[in-house]
Amino acid sequence: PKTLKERLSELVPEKQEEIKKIKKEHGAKSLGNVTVDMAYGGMRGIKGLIWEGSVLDPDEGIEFHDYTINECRELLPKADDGEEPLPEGLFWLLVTGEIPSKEQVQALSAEFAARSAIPSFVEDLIDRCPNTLHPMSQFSLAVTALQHDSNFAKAYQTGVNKNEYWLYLYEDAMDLISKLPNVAGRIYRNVYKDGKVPPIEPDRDYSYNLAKILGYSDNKDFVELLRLYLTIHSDHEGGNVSAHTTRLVGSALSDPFLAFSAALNGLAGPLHGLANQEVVRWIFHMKDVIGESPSDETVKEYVWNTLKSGKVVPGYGHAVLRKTDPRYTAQRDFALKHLPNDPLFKLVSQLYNIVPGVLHEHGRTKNPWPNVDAHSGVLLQYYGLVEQNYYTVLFGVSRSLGVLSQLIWDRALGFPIERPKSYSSALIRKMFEGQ
Ligand code: FCX
Repeated sequence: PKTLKERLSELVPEKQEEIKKIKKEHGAKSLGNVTVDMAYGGMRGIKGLIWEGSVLDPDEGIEFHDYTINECRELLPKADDGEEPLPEGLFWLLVTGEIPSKEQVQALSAEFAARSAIPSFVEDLIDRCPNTLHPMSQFSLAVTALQHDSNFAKAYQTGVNKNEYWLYLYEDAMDLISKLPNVAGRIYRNVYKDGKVPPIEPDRDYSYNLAKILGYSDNKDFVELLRLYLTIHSDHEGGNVSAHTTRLVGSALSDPFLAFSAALNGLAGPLHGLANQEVVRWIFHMKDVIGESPSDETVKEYVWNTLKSGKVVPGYGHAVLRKTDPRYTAQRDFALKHLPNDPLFKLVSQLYNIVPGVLHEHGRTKNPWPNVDAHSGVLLQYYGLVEQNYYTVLFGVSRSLGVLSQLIWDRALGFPIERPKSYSSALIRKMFEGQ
């Protein structure tokens, strides 16, 4: 079977032709209107990006090249001992639009393992971080430092032809994804354990190896959870903060390490990826305040108190989604199968029954339903990975698969430096008040 790079080399010229044709035939057509409200409102609803790997439907949720999460769970190759999809296969799908064979996925697992070593100065850098530095900050620092060995940055310096950018981009993307378990695992071991990092096993899959470095690979179900987790957190179309940041920074021809570390800094915000940490913190606080098995009425009151004190209910709401996030549902399925009687899962389920009603009554949020972050923490807690400040790091490992697959295409398709036009409020007034 073909390797990913071989298949990609066939697809790149085809796609370049396709885009040329689209631009020729439809280039002058409008994607919609931009209003003053949109410009003030975080560009919500402006259709101004092309993102090939996934599209988010407000009602159906994310589709990776037309495959829903359920279809991915069914169709993507599995480990011999597992039922959840291997994220390596999802990466293949994101890059090519095609479901890979099991052999192709195994080859990717082997390649990720083979490229996984990180330079000793990056190990030292991580080791020197104080345990009080948030794991996401350590993560971003380390990814920036990996820039030292960027193929793309070196090739640019030697004056490579821009038609060949994507080849170097591809090598960097593969290196970066491969090295993340060693980076993320080292941070975890340093901050929460004894600092000893076990070696990657060259013949095991990516999720097993990440679980091993974290110290949880003896539990088959945890490895399965990671396979699911890394698959569903990978990509959520192009406008979310981490995806758009990768695109934006990469468009200046900053290499993938610089672009992805910038994305991690965005993912570390509480309205984005840090919400998975915040959800667990908020539920624990709820338990402290109203007890382990509260009545629906007291839960409702707790949710109202959060809203009345001017805070968001973490894990609920979304800028694009208007129904329950299928990533939430996939994790709920997993919980129903593996931990149906877990007390924390029961609380999460109770919140699922109560929060949407309260948010609806509150009347501000456009989407009262839970997103991916409302459910991920409880699963990790169950298997003993209880350090919630670490959770966004796992989100970041997964997000690399989506944003880097697109970054390869950004360079293969020659997308230009991003530079939308901005106006000042004074100019808006001048334009519409005619002074
Ligand atoms: N709790 C309380 N208020 C909420 C809310 C929530 N969960 N979600 C939205 N709102 C509020 C907004 O703060 C806004 O208030 P304002 O009018 O006073 O400014 C109003 O409702 C309208 O916002 P809305 O258009 O519905 O949502 P946005 O697109 O502006 O924001 C996020 C989307 C996701 C940022 C928002 O729903 C939120 O803050 N949720 C909680 C944090 C969270 O779970 N983030 C993770 C999202 C995601 F899945 C991820 O990136 O990981």
